Amino acid sequence: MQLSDLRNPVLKSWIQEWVDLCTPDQVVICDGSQAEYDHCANLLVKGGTFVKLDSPANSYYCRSDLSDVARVEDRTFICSKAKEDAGPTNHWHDPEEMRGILRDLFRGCMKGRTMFVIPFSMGPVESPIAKFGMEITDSAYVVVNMHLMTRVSAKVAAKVEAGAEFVKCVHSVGAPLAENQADVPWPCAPIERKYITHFPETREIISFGSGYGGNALLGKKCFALRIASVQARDEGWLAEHMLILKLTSPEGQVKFVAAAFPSACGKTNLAMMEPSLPGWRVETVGDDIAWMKFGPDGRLYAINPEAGFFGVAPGTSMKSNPNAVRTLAGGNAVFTNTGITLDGGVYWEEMDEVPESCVDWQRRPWRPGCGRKAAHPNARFTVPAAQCPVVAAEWEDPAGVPIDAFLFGGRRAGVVPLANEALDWEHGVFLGATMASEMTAAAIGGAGQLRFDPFAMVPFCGYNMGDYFAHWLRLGAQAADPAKLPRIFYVNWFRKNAEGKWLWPGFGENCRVLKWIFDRCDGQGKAVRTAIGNLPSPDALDLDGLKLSAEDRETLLSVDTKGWVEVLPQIEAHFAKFGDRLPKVLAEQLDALKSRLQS
Ligand code: OXD
Ligand code: MN
Repeated sequence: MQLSDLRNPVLKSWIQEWVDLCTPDQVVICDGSQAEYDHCANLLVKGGTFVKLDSPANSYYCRSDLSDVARVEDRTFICSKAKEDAGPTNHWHDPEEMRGILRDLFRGCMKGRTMFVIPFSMGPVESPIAKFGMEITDSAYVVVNMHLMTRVSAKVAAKVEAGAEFVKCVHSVGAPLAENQADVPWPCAPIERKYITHFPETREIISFGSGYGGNALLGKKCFALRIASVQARDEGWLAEHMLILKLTSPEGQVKFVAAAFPSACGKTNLAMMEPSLPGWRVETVGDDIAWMKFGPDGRLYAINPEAGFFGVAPGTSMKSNPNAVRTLAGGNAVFTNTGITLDGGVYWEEMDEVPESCVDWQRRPWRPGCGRKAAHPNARFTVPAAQCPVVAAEWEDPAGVPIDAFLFGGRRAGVVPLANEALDWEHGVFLGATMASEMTAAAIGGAGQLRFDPFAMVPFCGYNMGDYFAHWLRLGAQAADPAKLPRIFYVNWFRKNAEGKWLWPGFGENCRVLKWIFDRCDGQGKAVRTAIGNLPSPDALDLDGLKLSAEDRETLLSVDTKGWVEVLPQIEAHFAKFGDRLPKVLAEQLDALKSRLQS
């Protein structure tokens, strides 16, 4: 399809405006076909961006520019009309001023390049929870990765042509080519010219200067979280930074769990976990994002808006995530910033087989013990979710899956117990709003200080987080049948003892906690009511076959009253940031916690 074939005047004039501003050499409207994928991958191979791997099959290796390896939160802006609507956790910029800055940056920025227009759906195209987007980009790497991470399809273009709503996404690597100028393998702009901008009121995303995942694959963090969180607020649903898993008991009973953890807390590992308890099964619906709407039966239904996994490669192994390893063995993957072996495979830290040598992500020779890492710590794989051997049968169900429980958590070496059930919805929202991890000694603030990341949404909430808390409270208060709301839990896999050793083995053993949660959702599973919530009673967790001393079990499952009292001022200071946008209910929850701890 060509630009001239388009009939919808809104779509056509939007694209034409960007063509006029960016002056690409040509415009291609994408159709999501395998031929298009292969064509773009071949272009990238010819241009030196991709190397075709020998293993796994149909896979490509890629190195980014050294400066373009991660999301750039300092260059990420929420451009709402009013600064207060972006809130204290976002970088705000005046929308009109930002449009001026972007107009100057985008003028002529696609010279010498092809403009691709990608019609994509977040979620199965026919799902009532799904939404459409159109991404304009000058990067074939983005086209290939969007094929893997979203549903790119001519069907979406046809729906948008017919008037369906869509989010306008525009992306450029910000590196125009002069006549006869040779391209580089990874074109991008320097950090001070990178802009990842969101216009929540008009549902637009404009991204300049970076080719890296979260900055450039605009369906993921920019649309499915920052813009979708605003749409969800306005339309009465939830767009969350959550994995979705299906949990099946040995008796064949099923529960669906959605879980929010900050980046790098093992979400992908939990979503694909191999349970250690006999007869239990975990299957994957999603590993990063959940969109949830109430169904006519009053239950909350979730879809995974993505079609692939964009996972952190280092640390992925048969021990940490065997099903991710198997997913990748199926091929059709893109590896960015890992090492590459001499026989055309990939390598990253903690991989099961260590090669004698490889070439690292910075093109330097690498050997085990050389003192450097072969892969960048944020090296990524992109791979279709359908290839996951434990993908749940329902993962593409347009109706979504009914959520029974929410899990929140962070990395807490002290104070926070292994598992805790919220006393009710409002207390659950309080738990989400106070999610935190300890900072390491290396971070400003120092060891022991908490870094709060409410609902793991701080980098991804497209509006004032105080209003976001209010939205969660409102959904609970307005639920047609409160008994059908998911139960809310807080877990902490990362508790350590005085010697700094992990108390809980994690990985497949986490299913012991999932089993207790499963039982609680059924109105069973014993718990003791404490000042901080309902904790598993001493005999409620199935610890059969696990080597855990009585002392460690006690530490994992008891309330550290002194520790909690000590963190109260930090929670107070965290809440104070939201000023009068903090819902009164949360201030009351904090007061109630204080008085429960004192009594
Ligand atoms: C991610 C993140 O890339 O949360 O998923 O940072
Ligand atoms: Mn994430």
